[in-house]
Amino acid sequence: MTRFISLTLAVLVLIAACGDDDNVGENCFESPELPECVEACREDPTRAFCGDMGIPGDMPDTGDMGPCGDCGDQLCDTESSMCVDCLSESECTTAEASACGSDGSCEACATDDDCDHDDLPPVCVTGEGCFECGDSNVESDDCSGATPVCDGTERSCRACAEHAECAAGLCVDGACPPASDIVWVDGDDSACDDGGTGTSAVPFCEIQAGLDAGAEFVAVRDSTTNYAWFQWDTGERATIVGVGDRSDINIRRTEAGEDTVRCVSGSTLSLRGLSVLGQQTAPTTGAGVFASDCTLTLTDVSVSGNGQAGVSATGGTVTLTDVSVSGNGGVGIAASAAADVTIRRSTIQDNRDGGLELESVRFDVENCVIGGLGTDANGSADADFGGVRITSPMAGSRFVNNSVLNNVAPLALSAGVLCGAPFDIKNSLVHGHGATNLSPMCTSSDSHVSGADPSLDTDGIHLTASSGCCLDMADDAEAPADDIEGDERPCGAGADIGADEHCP
Ligand SMILES: [Ca+2]
Ligand SMILES: [Ca+2]
Ligand SMILES: [Ca+2]
Repeated sequence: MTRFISLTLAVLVLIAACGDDDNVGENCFESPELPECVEACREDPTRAFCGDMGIPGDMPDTGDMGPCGDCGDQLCDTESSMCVDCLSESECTTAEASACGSDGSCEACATDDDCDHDDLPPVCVTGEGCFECGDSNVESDDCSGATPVCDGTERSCRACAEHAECAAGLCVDGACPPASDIVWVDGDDSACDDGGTGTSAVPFCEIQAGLDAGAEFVAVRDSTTNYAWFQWDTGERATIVGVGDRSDINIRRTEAGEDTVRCVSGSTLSLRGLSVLGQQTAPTTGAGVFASDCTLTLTDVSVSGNGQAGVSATGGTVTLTDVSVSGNGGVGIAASAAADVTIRRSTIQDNRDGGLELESVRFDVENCVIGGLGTDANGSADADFGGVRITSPMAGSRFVNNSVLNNVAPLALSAGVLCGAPFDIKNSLVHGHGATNLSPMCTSSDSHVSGADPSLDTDGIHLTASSGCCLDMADDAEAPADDIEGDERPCGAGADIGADEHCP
């Protein structure tokens, strides 16, 4: 600003001087440093008052630029009589060079203030430039909402990937909930107190206490002791997030005949990154996760060893992603009563009464493995079905890119996929169920159900280079964009049949 005022004054004085040429000589004997005197000396250095003023002799002279002469595209610094690139930051408009340096050239910022003009990105990385966010790979003031983390390499805001990237210690769906929306639970913390407020320092001991506190997010730390069963029935929304390895965050109910997790009465419940254990002594009753008129979301959850169903849903909306449902005494996943069911990238194995039962629901099941080798098979000698039973499917139902393998039931017709109404199995591998993998009501398209050996890997699930039945044989238009591991699909010439996409 100082330079700007100086320049303005100099111009005004020059304008005044131009209309008063006759007096130039008089004034200049007394004050030869005046701009008009400097200008006059530049025109004619031999004038008496010029003396040894030190006017740069090599400056071209057009008579209209003050003490610097003609600066061309540059500006005149009247204090130094030098031509410069900038007099203030307003001439420095790029992120790489947003500050006006002491030598009059635009240079990289030193502080955030140097970035606060011309709509430049707000954060200065000293000596490098202005960026969208700070230079460390953590939650940044400049990053928020769906992209709370500053990527130090990309210099841009992105979603969080780990809890440690969020200041409040919790990352959910790429966002960092504020501390005010989180209560903490830690069952083996000696300071835990269910009569407290669930702070990170003094957490609740049980999940139910966290739910009852009314916060949207219940963050559950690992515990050497199991967490007790709980119920969510307020009609509100709650998200329970395991912070730690899901195998170290276990919810278990040991009384026979009771459910471990219950969501009812129009409530919305999400579980992430934890395990739901049952009595571990089948058969008895009690589901792992019981949902009635609930909007239930399970992500990265293991449900095992429950007496009855692993997941039982009556009505409501159920979304399961990256879920493992195994070793339950009843059906692995049972949904009925017009529930809206989405199951992706999940494994359903070793469930005694069958793997997946879809009765009068709309469903979208893709990239799932149902069954497997040996004890991974679903069903038993007294099961009603082995792998999948579909009854009265509602409009819009899909069963795409799944692998149904080696399940057992007393009748061969019901061991693989048992359809109670006409239904088309798409892009799927159904194998290892004796002579009939599909019951007569099931049809199939772009699938492998013939009984010919699919040449699977020794794990009994993944395709190999020899799996001619299935490699690139699916309908690309119907195939999901990933496979059971989240790998990109298609790989190679086209999408593969089944839950796994094999890359050559
Ligand atoms: Ca703990
Ligand atoms: Ca392929
Ligand atoms: Ca794969």
